[in-house]
Formats: sequence, C-alpha cells, structure tokens
Amino acid sequence: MIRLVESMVGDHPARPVLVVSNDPAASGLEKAAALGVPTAVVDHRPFGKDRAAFEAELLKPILAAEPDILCLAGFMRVLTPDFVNRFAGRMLNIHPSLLPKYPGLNTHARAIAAGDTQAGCTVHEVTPVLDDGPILGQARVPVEPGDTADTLAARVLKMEHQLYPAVLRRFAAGDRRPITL
Ligand code: NHR
Repeated sequence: MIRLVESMVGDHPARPVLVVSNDPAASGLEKAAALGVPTAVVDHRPFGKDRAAFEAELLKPILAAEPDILCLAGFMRVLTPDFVNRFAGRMLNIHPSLLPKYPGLNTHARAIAAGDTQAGCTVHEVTPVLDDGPILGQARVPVEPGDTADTLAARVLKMEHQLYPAVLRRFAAGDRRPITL
C-alpha cells in the first residue's frame, strides 16, 4: 500500500504506508516492522470460501492507511471484481513469469517443463481477470541447464527486486509505458 508524499527521505517518490498480509507468518511483516512501516494481518482462513467477507476485513486497514497505490507482492488470494474495481488503475502485481506466458501458479516449473530458454517476471496492473492487466514492465533471466523450479525462482526473484521499484517509480509519475530490464 503506497501513498505519495511531498517530503522525501531517499529519492523514491513512493513511500510505504502499510504492509498487510493474509499470512500471519509472512516474513515481509517483520521486515516492514523493522523499518518502521505499519503492518496488519487479516488471515483469510476463518472466512472459508467467503471471499467478500475476507475482503471486507482486508479493506479496513487499507482504507485507514489512505494509500494512493496498492502493490501486490506474493499475495496469493484471488481478489473479487468488487475489490479490484475499487482500486482501478491503482493496483499493481508482480508475477513470476513473462506474461502472457504462464498466468496463475507454478510458473517456474511450467517454464522448465516447456524447455524455455528465458524466464522472468512481469509487473502489471491488476484487473478482475487474473494476471491479465496491462503490462508495465518485464525483466528477463536465462534458464540454465540443470535449473529446478527453486533455482530458477531465486534467479527471477533478484530481478523482481529490481523491476518492482523501477516500475513503481514511473507509475507514481503517471508513466504507464512498459519498461524492460
Ligand atoms: N486478483 C485479481 N482479480 N486479478 C489479479 O491479476 C490478481 C488477483 C489476485 C492475486 C497475484 C497472482 C500471481 O501473480 C494476483 C493477481 C493467486 C492465484 C490463485 O490461484 C493466482 C494468481 C495470483 C495469485 N490463488 C488461489 C485462490 O484460491 C490460492 C492458491 C494458493 O493459496 O496457493 O485464491 O501469482
């Protein structure tokens, strides 16, 4: 969850105002807290199949934080159209494949099984259709001989950490032209 502010420390135009997770064990919660970024947890499990009820709880800390932009990172719950449309044009996701290849899950295993020589990650706008929104940036890595899903995931993750802030910097300035790293 990101809000744009006038006063800045460091040169990134976006400031984190909240890290919220559906997983109480997510390591990003401790990392955020250590950096002084407010955190919240809304566990999806008590809500069972009731996605709307889960999202109603999720919405509370988000609205209280008044973010300008929402950034999904490793967020693994499909969001309903109602939730997505509320933040239309203001929600990003980073997905570990070169979309439109391999939307959904198990992307690295699928790239290896297909014999791809390149893999990577994509930052895209979140729309109601899964992993389908406009592409804002992509980064490529080679698939090396002997790669497993885990070794490829580690190589891609390094690029995710480069790509996401680079895309967010442009997006915060209103520039939605896709970039390639
Ligand atoms: N919601 C919408 N509406 N649109 C998108 O583009 C979304 C989204 C929610 C999450 C992230 C996406 C990814 O990059 C994302 C994009 C979870 C699933 C999934 O099937 C699919 C894609 C993504 C995240 N989730 C299962 C579910 O029932 C649970 C799977 C699990 O817990 O392992 O929600 O990967």
